Parts: sequence; C-alpha cells; structure tokens
Amino acid sequence: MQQCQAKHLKDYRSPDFTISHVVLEFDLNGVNTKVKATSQVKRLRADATQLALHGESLNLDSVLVDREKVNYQVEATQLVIEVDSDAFELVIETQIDPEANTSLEGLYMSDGAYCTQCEAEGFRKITYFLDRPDVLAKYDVRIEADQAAFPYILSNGNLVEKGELPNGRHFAVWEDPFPKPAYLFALVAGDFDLLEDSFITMNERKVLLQVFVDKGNLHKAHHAMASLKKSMAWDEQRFGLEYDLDIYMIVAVDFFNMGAMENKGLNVFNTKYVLADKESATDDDYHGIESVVGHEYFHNWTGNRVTCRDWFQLSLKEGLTVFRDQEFSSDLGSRAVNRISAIRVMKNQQFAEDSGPMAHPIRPESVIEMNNFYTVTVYNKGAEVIRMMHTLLGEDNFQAGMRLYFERHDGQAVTCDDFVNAMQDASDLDLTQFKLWYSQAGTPVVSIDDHFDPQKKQYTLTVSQTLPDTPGQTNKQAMHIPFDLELLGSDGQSLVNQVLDITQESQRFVFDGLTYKPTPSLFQNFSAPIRLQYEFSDEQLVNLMRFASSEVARWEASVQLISQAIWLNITRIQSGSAMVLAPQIVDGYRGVLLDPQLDSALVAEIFTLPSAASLIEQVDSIDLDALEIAREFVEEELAAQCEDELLVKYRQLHHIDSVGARALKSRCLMMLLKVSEQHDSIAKTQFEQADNMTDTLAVLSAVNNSGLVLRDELMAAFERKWIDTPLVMDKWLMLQGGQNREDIIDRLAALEEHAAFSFTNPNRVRSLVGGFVAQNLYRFHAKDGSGYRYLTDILKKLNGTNPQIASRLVTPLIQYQKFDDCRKQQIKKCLKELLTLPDLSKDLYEKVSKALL
Ligand code: B3K
Ligand code: ZN
Repeated sequence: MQQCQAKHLKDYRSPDFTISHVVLEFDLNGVNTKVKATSQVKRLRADATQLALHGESLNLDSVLVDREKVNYQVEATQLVIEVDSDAFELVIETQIDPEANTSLEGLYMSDGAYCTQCEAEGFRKITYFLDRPDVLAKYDVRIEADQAAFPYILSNGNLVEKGELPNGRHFAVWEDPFPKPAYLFALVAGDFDLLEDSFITMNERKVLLQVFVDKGNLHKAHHAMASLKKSMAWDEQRFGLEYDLDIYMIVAVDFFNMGAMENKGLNVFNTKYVLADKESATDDDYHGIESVVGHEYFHNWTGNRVTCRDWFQLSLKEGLTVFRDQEFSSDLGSRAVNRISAIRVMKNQQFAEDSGPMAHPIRPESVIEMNNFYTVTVYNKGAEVIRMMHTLLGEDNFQAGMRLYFERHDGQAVTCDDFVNAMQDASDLDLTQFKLWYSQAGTPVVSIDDHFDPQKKQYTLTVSQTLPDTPGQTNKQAMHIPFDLELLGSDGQSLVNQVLDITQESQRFVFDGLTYKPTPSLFQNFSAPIRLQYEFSDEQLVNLMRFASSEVARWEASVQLISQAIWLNITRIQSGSAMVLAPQIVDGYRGVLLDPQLDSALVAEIFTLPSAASLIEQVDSIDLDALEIAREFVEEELAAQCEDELLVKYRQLHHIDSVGARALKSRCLMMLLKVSEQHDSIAKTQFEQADNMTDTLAVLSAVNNSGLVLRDELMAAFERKWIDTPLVMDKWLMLQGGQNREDIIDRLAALEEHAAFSFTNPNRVRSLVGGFVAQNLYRFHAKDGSGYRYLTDILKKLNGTNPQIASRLVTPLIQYQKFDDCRKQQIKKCLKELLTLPDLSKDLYEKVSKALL
C-alpha cells in the first residue's frame, strides 16, 4: 500500500526554503523524456540544513548545487539534499516516461499529444520540486520535440523564442512573468487545428486568444471561443477584473480526469467542455462549455493571482470561482434556472456527502489524498458560503470586499480567513460567527414552528437550528444563517419579503398587523445550505407554487409538494393501501403548465420530479423498493392526469427554436410516454426530424426505460450514425448504463468490449460505468448485490491504472448508511475486499477505510 498518513491543517508550517525562479528544459522523447530543472533556491529558516523536495515516479540522473556535487538521499516520495548556504542554484536532471503514465497526472500522452495536469500534487511527477502552493516561482520553459509530430509546443506565459534544430526537431521558449505555484504549470506538445481570435481589454490591450482542438474539429471550437470572450467581458463589467497576459490558450484533450484546468495562460480542457456543434451537442453541453470556460477564466484572478496557502484552503479559490461562474451563467441566461441546477447539486449530492463517511468542512482539517477533496462540499457548498456572504453584504459591499482582497493579497498564497477578513473589513459586518461555516462540517437542520394569534394579529415563527455530528466533530456551535423569507396573503399578495439573520440555537420572529395566517416561503432561493423542517400542507404549497414572488420558490414548493406525495405513497405501500395522488396536487401542476407567464425552462424544471437520490437525502433510512414503486406511480399518475395539456404543450412548442422550448418539450415527451405507448409515434417522428442533439437525445432518454421495442431500434440507428464521434458515443454509453433491465450486468460486460468504450479514457468510463452507478439507482442497488460486485471489480482494475477515477466512482458504495441491512452487508463485504487489495491507492484507501469505521 502507498503511504497513507493523513496531513492536518493544524500542522501547517511555512516552507523552510523557497524557489524564486526556475528554468525547465524538456526534451520530449517518448519513454526517454528528459527534464532539467535549474532552480534559484532561498533558505527561509537559518537553521534548515536539509532541503526536502517532492518527487514521484522519477528517474534521477544528477543533482548539482552551485555546479558542485552534493550529498543527497532519494526516498520513495522525496529527494533530501544537504545544504549549508542561504541562496544557491540547484540543477536536477531526471527522466520520465509519459507514455506509461495512465494516471493522467504529471506529464502524460493523450491521443499522441503530450500534456500535463499538475493540480494538486502532480508537478512532483515531472521533476523534484517544492510542490506546494505557497512556493511561488517565475518559470522559463524550453521545450524540444519532433517538429512533424508535435508542431505546437506550448507552455505558460509568452513565447519568447523558437527555432529549428537538427534531426527534424524544433524548440520553443516560454516565459511566464507572473510567479506561480507548481500546480499551475502546464506543457502541451502536439498537432492540432487552431482557432484564433482576439479580445480588447478595458484598458485597450489586445489579447490573442487561441483554442487548440484535435484535427478535423475546428468547426466545433467556436462556442468555446465565444464563451471565452463573454467571460473576459463579464469579469471586467461585474468584477472590474482585466486579463493580464497578451495571450490566452485553451487546449482540448480527450484523456482528462476532470473538466478543465486553469494553468496560467494555458488552460487544458477535457474535449467535453470545448467541442460543440448543434448536431452533436445538446443545449446542456453548450451551457456546460460556457460555464467551464468561464470558471477556468475566472480562476485567473481567483486562484492564480491570489492562490491558496495550502491545500486545506482549496475552497478559497474553488468556492469563490464556482460562485463567480454561477453568477456569470445567471447574468447571461436565466437566473432562476441556474439557481435551480445549483440547488439540485446541493440536495442530490452535497447533502449526501455531508451525511456520509467523507463529510468534511469546506475547509477540510485532515487529508490523506488531496485529489479526494475536489468535492461538492469544497466546490458547491463553498460557493453557497460565498453566496451567503453576498446575501449578507449586498452586491456593493461584496465588490468592495473583493477589491480589498486583491489590494491586500495580489501575488500571494493566502487562507480562507484572509478572504473573509477582507469581506468583513470592507463592510463593517461582524463575520466571526459566520466563519464557522468554514470549520464545521454537516448540514444544519433548521426546524420551524409557526403560530398565528388572531386577537393580537400576530404571526410568530420559532426557528431552531441543530448541526448533526459528523466524523470527528461533535457538539457544534450555532451558525450564522441568512433566512430569506416571504409571507404570502390568501390571494397571493406578498406581505413580507426580507432576509433575517439566524444566529441563535432558537429564535423567534414576530410579524404584526396580520389579519389571517399567511403562507410562508422559507429559505427561498436556498438562502442557506440547510435542511428545512416545517410541516407544509398541500394547500400552502399549491399557493406558493402559484404566487411566490420568486420563481425559484415556486419550483421549491413544487418539489416539496410532490415529495410529500411520494412519501405518503411509500407509507401506503408499506401498510398495504392503494396509492393515491390528490387532485389539488395535479391541479397545482396543471396550473403551472397552463400559466402563460411562466418561462418554459422553469416549467420544465417543475415537471422534472425530484430524483430518487434527492428523495433519499430527505430521510434517515429508505425502503428503496417502495420508493421505486411510489415515485413511478406519482410520475405516471401526474402524466396521465395532465395528458391532454402535455400533448397540447408539446405541439405548441414543437417548432420553437429555443432552449426553454426544447427543455419543456422533452419533459412533455418523457411524461407522455409514461401514459401510453400510443405516443411512441411522436417519439419516432421527433427522432427522425431532429436537426439538433437536444431533440435527439430527448427521445432516446424518454424511450430508454419505456419498455418500447422502438428503444433498441433508435439506439442502433444512433450508434450507426455516431460511431466515430467519441463524445457523442459517450451519451449512448451513458444511456446503456442507465437502462433499468434485469440483465444489465451482462449488458455492461458486453459493452466493455464495444469499440466506443475504453478503460483508459475517463470520459468513456464515466459514461458507461458512471451511467450505471449514478443513473441506474435501482439496478445498482439490486438486492442480489450484483451491482456492487460489478463496481467493485471495475474499481480493482482502475485502482492500478487511474486511482483518481476509481476514487470518484467509489462514492455510491461508501454512502450506504441509509439502506437496509441486507444491502449494507453486501456493500461492506465489497469495501472490505477493496481494503485488502495489495496495491490499494491512497485515493481509495482514504474513502474505503473511512466508510468501514
Ligand atoms: N482546479 C481544477 C481541478 C483540479 C483537480 C485536481 N484533482 C479545475 C477547476 O476547478 O477549475
Ligand atoms: Zn476551479
């Protein structure tokens, strides 16, 4: 097993040495790639006599200090050099083998191109170095490679020299004027198609923009380029932040462990977040590209110019940058729909993380493998924490806080506290208690009791908060929680609409001058990442669905209403009664469908019933079999009762070319197919006539679990058409993995042999295996344990080749706490088996061992 000691935030110590400048020379030569690093090292603590550099999977050739040989020891993950001067030049020569690097971390090959991924701790797979974010150096990079095979040789910053060399080789020298931590280093060498454009900044500087894509894909790079230009303009307008280099490059590669990486001036992207045209990409894909391009661009200030002191502070850059990309998407598109998707991520995934064995605060306190902490907690809950500060401060004070943060910390590696202090100092708001959001893990539970006193004309809300125990944390303190509240009158008028501060364990809020009991919209827009406990009646929720001022609150009410209907039917199944769906619920939904004022995209959201995963998150234990039946019943019954309206809506929207219309049309189709097989002709026609991937995929998703013969026919037609387009085949693989059929495990085994699948490419694995574990809940949790067995075998394979991907996929296996004993036992058996793997990676070890505690 690899070294599995945890590191703790409390043990942070500033570095003994730093590196102010480094010259990296790469001789790219396949298995014999050479790296020479010439570093200017400074001693920061006079008594330090050993310089310990991080390094992994490196072949060391030589070490020179001020051109002399020195004493050193090579250990498994570090090189320790004896030193006795305050400043010196260190030259280290190593060899690495990018072709054998299947972990896709460090320098590796993607489809014949060299590329790098260094965050969090991948630079140490390139050379021995102080691979920690609080060591900021200036980089000069010289790359040599074969000219024909690798016409483009790129690194961070500006190109300062290039030329030809003997034997068909060439070189380039890049200089990055901004000191940066090693995790932001990047190198790319390959043959690409190149899309170029430019952007004039607010100070009239011209920036060259380049998007590099695989040959033949140039026509699919335009949306990414347009998104980049929009991001640059938006960051100037909303945050006053201007780009700082003369060039910005994006390279799309097909082998990539995550979405994209914000390396200074040279972003490396997963092709999934670059390539798009109407025929092959859905509206969601377009949106994803815009938001990821934005996210990486926004990191240039929040992440690169001001970076993290240590990796425990990851949310400093990630929470903030997710907040920024969410605001970008909301300013450009529908604020309500963007908010709803952010809320869904929180309720479907983050709440699950908070109640599982890997629960951690947005600033974790202990870490075995840093890559395990690029989580929905650090990213998405981190963004919610920033959003709460934005709610408390308001836009103007928040922007003043941002300006102060950059004034104080530009060019530094800082902590989350530094960020909150800037917000506090710019606003005169006391954020002491608020800081608990950074240190306390878990989802606060807020219970609300209300009371109306007709004599006093008083409405009282009693609000109590508790924060559940999480691994390693008990007896937590009350948090500062912004409570966005609307009170609605009986005919829908807004009586109160304000944000209150909850700071105590229990608090009362009294509203005077009311003649009847109002309907409360509580924590509207998800004003805090909490679980709300309040007994809503169906009538109240129907009222909120119709009249709440906030569109998001209308959606939230619909989720609550339909969830209640599902829970009711679960108890009816358990007690042997017939299932029911109350007419007022159907009326509430029908009213939404018929409301001409409502944006189609929002109606589509309301008609997307809460996923099984998000329902499971609402309770402590789940009867999965009853959940499947009850949820299906409610969806089918709702569809049946609204059949006529759904059909009319579908026809109205059929030829409208807009994202919202397509989204709602897809929902209508999905529901219509649940009512009657007769509607399969609509599906077939839509499939045949579709001129865009959104409409095509909508049909496939709707028929995937419909039991219709049509399903296999359409899937085969799709496969024939797209077999040579990997990103599109990913959608097909995902549908296959998500098909709820008895022989799914055999199907998956067969699909592993399919030409479109590959175990070495994360996108393919995420589609087929990820499709199964995340989109096929009932089959993954099959009672006979076959789903768990399947995933365990996959994890054993990936553990050796790509531990990061294995560790991502293990999530549903470690979140077993809510299931029945039979399922729990089977899962634990699989986890124990993983724990005994001879070469278990740190990544899997950390999660699996915690899940078995
Ligand atoms: N910062 C990278 C994520 C790195 C993940 C390392 N395992 C992308 C992003 O969040 O923008
Ligand atoms: Zn990020």
